Amino acid sequence: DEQRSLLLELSSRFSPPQGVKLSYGTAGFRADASLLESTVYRVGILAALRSLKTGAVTGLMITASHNQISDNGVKVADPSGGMLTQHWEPFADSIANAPDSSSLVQLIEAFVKKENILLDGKDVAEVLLGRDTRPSGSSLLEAAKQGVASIARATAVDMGVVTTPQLHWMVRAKNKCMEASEPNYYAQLSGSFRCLLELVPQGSLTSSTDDKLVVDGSDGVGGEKLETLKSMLNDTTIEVRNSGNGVLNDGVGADYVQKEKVVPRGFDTADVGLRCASLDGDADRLVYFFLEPNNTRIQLVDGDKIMALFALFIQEQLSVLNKNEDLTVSRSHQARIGVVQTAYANGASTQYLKHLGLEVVFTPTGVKHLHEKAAEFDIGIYFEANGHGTILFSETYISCLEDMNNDLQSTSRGSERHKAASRLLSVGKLINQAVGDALSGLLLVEAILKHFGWSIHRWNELYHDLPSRQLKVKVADRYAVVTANAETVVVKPLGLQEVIDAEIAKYNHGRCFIRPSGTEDVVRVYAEANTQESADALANSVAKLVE
Ligand code: 16G
Ligand code: ZN
Repeated sequence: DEQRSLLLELSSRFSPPQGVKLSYGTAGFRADASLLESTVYRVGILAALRSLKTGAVTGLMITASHNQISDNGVKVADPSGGMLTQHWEPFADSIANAPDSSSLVQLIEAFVKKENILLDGKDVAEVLLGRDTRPSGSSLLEAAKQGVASIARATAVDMGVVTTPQLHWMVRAKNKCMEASEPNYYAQLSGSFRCLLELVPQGSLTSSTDDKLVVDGSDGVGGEKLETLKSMLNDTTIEVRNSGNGVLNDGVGADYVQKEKVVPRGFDTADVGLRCASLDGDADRLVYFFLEPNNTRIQLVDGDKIMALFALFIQEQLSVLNKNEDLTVSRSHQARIGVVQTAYANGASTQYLKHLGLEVVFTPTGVKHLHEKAAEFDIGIYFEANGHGTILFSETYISCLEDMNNDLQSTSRGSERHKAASRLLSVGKLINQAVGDALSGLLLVEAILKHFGWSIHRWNELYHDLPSRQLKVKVADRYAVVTANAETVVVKPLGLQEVIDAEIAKYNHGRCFIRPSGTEDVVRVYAEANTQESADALANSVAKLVE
């Protein structure tokens, strides 16, 4: 039939590389850009099929995030704006690895049948395409367009060079029948940020040096976009560096700063004491840091501490909102708030969150797992230590807040409770509900610091990180390591966990786990203890057990 010949014809233009096995992994396909044309083409097909299946818009993003500039990658945004549903990942793997056009078409036909997708029905499909600033992006974009065009009723809409979270935001907005262009994104962020600033308590303003923020844009798309956002905010206190003139991710960016804990390119002793932040290559991660005198290492304020700041602020607003409230009414208004971490969260941050009385839950590494868990709460906050995270508000709770806000508007306009409700509503608009977003996260951190009247140093004192060490170990087969309980326990090889436990027992505050990486061919080791020497020693001895 027509659909089959269309697929056969277009797919024959994109042959897969020989001898390379591709895997959708934690966050899409990633490889050297020269290997990816056929993969991106095929993911274009997948994104179109996903749109047909759901009757909603999907997204396709071309990026390799914090990886080196010669790499690239591709991932799909589901209609919710979140990650591709996990049960389609095996299909992604199988089509990416199909050796030729006819086997590809066979796989597609079998899948379409299994999923009950009507290729010759009346439904139409739409896929929003985005890419980061990598030079390989434009040719890969063409491959994605061809992939979408291989499904007869599908159209691709090129959103241009965007951050990963912008594309996810657009997909979500579009499916909620909201305006979904880039200017709409900026308008929503800047509007809600301004609302939060107007609600900053009198007398909270910090000293003028604390007012300046210097941002490392990783020489990627985020730096460029932050310049635009900044001009819309009329903000003169944000200075953007590494906004695209240097080499992407080369000695710069959130991943580098968080892993190496050294001063990124473009920063020097003149910046000592200033509040600094770093975005990653596609602007879905954010960390803060500051320089100290005579030290090439930085003080890192990581995703865990951003989470602590957000949790504290939200909790404060909730307690004001629930104060003096008629108990019979308040039952329905009491938000169930939860925080979601992975095993990489510093033990001190978990202690701190529990101390605040919050419910802390753990999931395996990877945004898809954290996001799914956080969505179970009225307000779910998730963060990975590496700086990826956001705050999710349930639809029910948002409409409950809107009702409360309207009531308070007429009964006690301008009261503390009214302000608390307005602040929470603004947070829900500012913070990206689709996926972690460095730009919206940064504006929320800035607004909260102003609210509390805090410097980055005061914020950093919320708790003290336990010393930790991360190592990677090359092994013959990393998938021989199988974990459970959010990656905290090794279940295979048998007996390995017992030996690790025996090592851990030798250290004060010792904690250690291993897991196969989802993005590199290694097993990762994480260790924590009360001194740096102990953390190092624990990591090293466990790494030996893995080798
Ligand atoms: C990916 C994940 C990130 C995770 C990292 C772990 C997304 C969008 N990104 O970058 O969340 O922390 O992988 O890498 O899910 P690893 O498995 O190599 O340790
Ligand atoms: Zn990223």
